[in-house]
Amino acid sequence: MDEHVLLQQASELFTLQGRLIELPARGRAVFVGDTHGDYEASQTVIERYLDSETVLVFVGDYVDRGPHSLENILFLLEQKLKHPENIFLLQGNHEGWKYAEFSPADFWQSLSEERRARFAETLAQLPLAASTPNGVLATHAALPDVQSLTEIDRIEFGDENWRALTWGDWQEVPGYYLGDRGSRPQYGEAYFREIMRRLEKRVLIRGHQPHAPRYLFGARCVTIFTSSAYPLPRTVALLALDQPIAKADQLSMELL
Ligand SMILES: [Mn+2]
Repeated sequence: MDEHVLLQQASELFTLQGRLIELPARGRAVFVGDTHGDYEASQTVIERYLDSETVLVFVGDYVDRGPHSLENILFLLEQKLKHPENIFLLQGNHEGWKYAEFSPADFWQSLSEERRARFAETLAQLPLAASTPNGVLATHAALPDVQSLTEIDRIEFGDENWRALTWGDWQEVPGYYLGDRGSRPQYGEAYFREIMRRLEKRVLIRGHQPHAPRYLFGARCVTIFTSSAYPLPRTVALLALDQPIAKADQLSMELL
């Protein structure tokens, strides 16, 4: 498919599906960490896991850092259009170029001005969170300061809640907002517990922060990566959508 048409159709689909994705109460979900230009990882995930009983949730950061950003994002957008109800692509900070430019950004800087604007426009519409009926939320980075889940659908892209969702880091220390480290807002355990209580969620699955311990906050938060751009095992997390779960260490972790 022509790149311009692909970006246009993907953009329309993202707008239609909204900023908060509600997953079904049956089958399984497979959560995929940052892929960062690891086209082979994305292909492997789709070949290995995609079927009619499975939803795949990629938690963002498809471009930059790894060697095949363009191939990776075009492949994922094509697959999304082919399987609109079985593949979901959350927005990472590397997809938020329209709202906050950053550096280094090898993918974005490799594009002509016109292509950069088109990609930025489409990726700016990606959803911000995915919610399961059994108490799991997936985001790219941290959590927004909202009162309820439905408010996530009304977050203004580019605002403080958007920044928490796409740029935020967790620290295993007491406290709420802990200040910024560069462009990354930092949050402590009290903030995590408070927002998860308001959202009525037990477990958060996210990527974004390669130096975070895999499990945080009594194993209620798990950080995963699925990219050869990091010296970490490429990991996906499997969840049965019809069974209760209380802790992230009850997820099945598999390596690519
Ligand atoms: Mn990130």
